[in-house]
Amino acid sequence: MSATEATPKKNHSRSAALFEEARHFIPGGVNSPVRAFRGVGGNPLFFQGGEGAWLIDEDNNRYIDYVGAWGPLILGHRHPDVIAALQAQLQLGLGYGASTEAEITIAKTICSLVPSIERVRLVTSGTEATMSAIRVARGFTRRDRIVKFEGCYHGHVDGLLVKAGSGALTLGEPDSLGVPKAYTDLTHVLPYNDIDALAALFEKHGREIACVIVEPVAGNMNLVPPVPGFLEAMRQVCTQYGAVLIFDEVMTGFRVALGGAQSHYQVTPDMTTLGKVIGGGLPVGAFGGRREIMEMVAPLGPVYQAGTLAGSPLAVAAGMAMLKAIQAPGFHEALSVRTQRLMKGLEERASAAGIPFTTHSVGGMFGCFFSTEDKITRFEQVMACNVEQFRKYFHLMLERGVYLAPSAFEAGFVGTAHGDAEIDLTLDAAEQAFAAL
Ligand code: HOZ
Repeated sequence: MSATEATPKKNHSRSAALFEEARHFIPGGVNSPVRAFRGVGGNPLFFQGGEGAWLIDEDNNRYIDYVGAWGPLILGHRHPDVIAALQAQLQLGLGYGASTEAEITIAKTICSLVPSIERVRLVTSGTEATMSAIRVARGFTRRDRIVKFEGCYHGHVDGLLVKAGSGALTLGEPDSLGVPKAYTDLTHVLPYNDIDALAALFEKHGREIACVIVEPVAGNMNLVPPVPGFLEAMRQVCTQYGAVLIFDEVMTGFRVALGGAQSHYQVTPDMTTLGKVIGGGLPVGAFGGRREIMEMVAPLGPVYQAGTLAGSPLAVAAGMAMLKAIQAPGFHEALSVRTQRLMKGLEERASAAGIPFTTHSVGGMFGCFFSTEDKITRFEQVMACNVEQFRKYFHLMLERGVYLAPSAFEAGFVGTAHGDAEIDLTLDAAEQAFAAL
């Protein structure tokens, strides 16, 4: 299928009928708010399957997928190694609520690929990972205050749903009802990439701050890389004041580089959170870090954390298969080159159509902004982008067989299944979309 063959208008009747039915049983018809298409308008699509770089919806339309299950599908849908690992585990059992050797294998792999992680605990989602990491940081420092950044999203943890990115930003509700004020009173929110604000806060409250949690590349307010010196400044104040530096690498881990954003930017956190990426698409997460901090965790230490499904053999099998594949020499370099080719091609086509448009990419993650600014480094710049134009572009691309995140505030993902053919089809579709805007 080529972009030009994928002529508008696609039939979405079965997706529309399923959405109508879903609304009677599921709040808003979806199990996670970004899926509802509120950020772009129209009805959400329902999908029946995926194949390599492609998604197939319930009306049998095919799309080049730049969401990749929000990051983990670095190898694309149904990669043979991942499927074989899952099939082998299916013959053995789904879960035991007890330890397996495979948990040691994946823990060893994570510790060797991300050297700042000396001990790691598996959990079942990124939200659980960040929630647990903060509890451990508070237990370790015996302090209560935490610091996060505007537009960063660390899952739906009570104390972190303050000026949060992702779905909260898409819906225009970055703070959630149902979170007691007392929980968020202990959360300081600073502007992303603002080194002076960070220094000023630490000067005032440094000795009361348990931790700073940050997405080292912000991927939940579109994609905003750190400015030079931002992560380094964080490392410096945390060391100076005895606070724990937590890198939330739920999105960036194993994706922007084999050692995550911390190896890409050469800044070492005390703790790291990981998410779906280590499950090859299955529900999983992890938090880890320096040995002395992680030894606070039960049963060794007094910080309680537990989970019946933690270390699910299926998720571990899929995750290990993926972690093996991405260790191939040159893997991440090739991913970066492919992503850069896509970004450059999009910028050229937007410019030819006279559309103000700029992009960022780090490894296999990217962000596209309808903006007159050259580079986007601050939250206000993200908010000032032309969201209306993005909405139109999203639907023009969808009709041409390209599935982008249904929100102007989400990062995009390229995987190894996106070959030259898929990139060319995407650029052809974008050329038509920019012309139509
Ligand atoms: N930005 C989210 C992942 N980091 C989107 C996924 C979701 O909320 O469903």
